[in-house]
Amino acid sequence: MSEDTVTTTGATRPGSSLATGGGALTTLEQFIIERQSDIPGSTGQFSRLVRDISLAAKIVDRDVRKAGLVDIFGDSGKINVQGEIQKKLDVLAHDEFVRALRRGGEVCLIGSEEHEEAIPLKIDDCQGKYIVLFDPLDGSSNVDVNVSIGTIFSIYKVPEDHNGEVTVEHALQPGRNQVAAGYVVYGSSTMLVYTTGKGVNGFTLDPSIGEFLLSHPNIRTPEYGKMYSINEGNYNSWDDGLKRYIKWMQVEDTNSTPPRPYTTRYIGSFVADFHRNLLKGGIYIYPANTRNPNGKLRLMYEANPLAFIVEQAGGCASTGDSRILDVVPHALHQRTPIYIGSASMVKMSEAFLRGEQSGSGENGVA
Ligand code: FDP
Repeated sequence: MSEDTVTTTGATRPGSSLATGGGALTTLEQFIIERQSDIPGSTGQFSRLVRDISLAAKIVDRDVRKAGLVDIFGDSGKINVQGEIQKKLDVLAHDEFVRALRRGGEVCLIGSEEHEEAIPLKIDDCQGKYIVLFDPLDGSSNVDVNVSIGTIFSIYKVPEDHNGEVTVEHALQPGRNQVAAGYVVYGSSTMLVYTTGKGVNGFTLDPSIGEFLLSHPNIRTPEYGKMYSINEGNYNSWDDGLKRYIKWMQVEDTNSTPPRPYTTRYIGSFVADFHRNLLKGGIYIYPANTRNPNGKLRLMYEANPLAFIVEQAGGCASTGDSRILDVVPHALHQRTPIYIGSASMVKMSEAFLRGEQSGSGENGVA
């Protein structure tokens, strides 16, 4: 077996990455089947569901790669429920995911960031036992300029005590109830990263064979990071604790762990910023501000799934004062402030927000 071989059980040698020749390759499908028992009471529906999601991701990937050649750049002429202009690719990605989930039959109800109402799927009187919430194309304001974008998904079980029709109320579960969550980043390569609550694994799409292959087994995020991702143009509308935290990260201190100043990296595409910080260490912040008093990102489509992933990778996700996964939702499209990434950075940001750190002492620590 070569140094970088990924085995069919998902086990890899240290430092391994995608096996490119000679060694065994693990496809996403094989991996899911082998890990099916991770989901209590699993009957194979979950495996089929992830397969459907990955198929939709491949179709969206194909469309994203063609954008610019065919007429799918630009606005669709519609406004979504968030009051934002929908891009043609937003609409297309939404349609592809709904189609794949409808065809699969494992899902009773869908919630999409691009659709105001929850979408019930009445297949065989709803034998499906899952609810899927997703953001079909996150960061879509970057579509026209070739910047990485993504899809985020979150999977819940239909509560066992439900009677009859599955409604939006059944979808309004706290993020800690998720049975799985993941994202696809359409970047320099296309990756699908997901968790079922037993660690985080990443798969890279090999376009030559049309398969997602295990490339990043058991992802762990660094406890300390150096990168912070925030739209600093909103500085004047932030709370004082946040302003002090950002300034603290800019103070030079070669003795701190890691040494400061830190580095700003902000793509403005949540999935892409999150993915980089997950692998390299860092924090992504979209706080409440005067324009967005509840923050900008959506709890159910963006914050919860990535919070589940980051916690499974050893990081943290907070609203600024409490754990994202414990927020009890009241609406499908509700927003939340978010501080997500390396555990030490999220904890430090919370200390600044609580006023326990002011950044005013020696080297900015106090
Ligand atoms: P977009 O509006 O392009 O869809 O949640 C949406 C999101 O992008 C995130 O992906 C991104 O991080 C954030 O909004 C960017 O918001 P700002 O332009 O306000 O920085």
